[in-house]
Amino acid sequence: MSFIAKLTNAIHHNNSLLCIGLDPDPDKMPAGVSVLDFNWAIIDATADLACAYKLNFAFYEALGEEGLSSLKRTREHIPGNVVAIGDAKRGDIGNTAKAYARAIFDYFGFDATTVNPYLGFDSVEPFLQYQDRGVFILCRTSNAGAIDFQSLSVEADGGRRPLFEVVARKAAQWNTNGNIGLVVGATYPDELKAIRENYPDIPLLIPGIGAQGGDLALTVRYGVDRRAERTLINSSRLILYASREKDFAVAARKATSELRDQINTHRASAL
Ligand code: NUP
Repeated sequence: MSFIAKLTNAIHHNNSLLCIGLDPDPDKMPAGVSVLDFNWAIIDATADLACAYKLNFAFYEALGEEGLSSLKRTREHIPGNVVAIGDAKRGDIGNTAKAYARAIFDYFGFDATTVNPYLGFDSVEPFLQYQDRGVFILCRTSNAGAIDFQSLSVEADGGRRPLFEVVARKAAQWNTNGNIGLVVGATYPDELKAIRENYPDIPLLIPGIGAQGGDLALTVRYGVDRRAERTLINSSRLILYASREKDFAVAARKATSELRDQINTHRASAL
């Protein structure tokens, strides 16, 4: 099954554009709960409400061997009808990128990953060769520093445009297998709008609502495609740490349900 088909099925199955970011931070988790138990409880409490889970590798790598084992076992616990994204933001020369792709897709078994395009096509190609997996290219990131490089006006394809737009154009050209998506932050709604207008069919992974302050209504209105789909709106901290007590999973379910419903209300008016 193609990545787009898997994503579309997941969106339909749970009537959701919500991607839950599993970024476990022991300093914020309830005392005495392991990362694995925490993640499994969150997944069990929310798997009928999300279209995807996104596991940011940093939070697992920071915990050493146990973290890597939790990464693998958490991925294995994600039900097959929901998309599993390994947010690893890799980017290296082709030979090394091949090893990164093997790790993320073959060993960990993720349906999709995030890739940093700074090294160019040969650094992205090994990921694209996994034709049934999604490759989300960092285009316009949600952080303040995104302007340092991504806004620079550069000469490309016979005109001057911001670098993030060049990245989007290249991504569209590279998309011969139909498995590319773009990462665009919710904190830059004008840029999000421009990207969606220019690339009506490309899947967008949109982090930055909640803790980072992105506006949900604008994110949905500008982010979705013409069917109000092909969009993954990520939320991590808002859901994981809705309660820092023993009732964390119940609180996470409530936060997830509210957010999913808010997104769906905005989706309905975007159609
Ligand atoms: O541009 C990006 N912004 C961003 O926040 C690209 C990302 N992959 N992320 C990730 O999304 C970030 O590293 C974290 O895993 C998640 C946002 O988490 P939160 O702000 O909802 O807690």
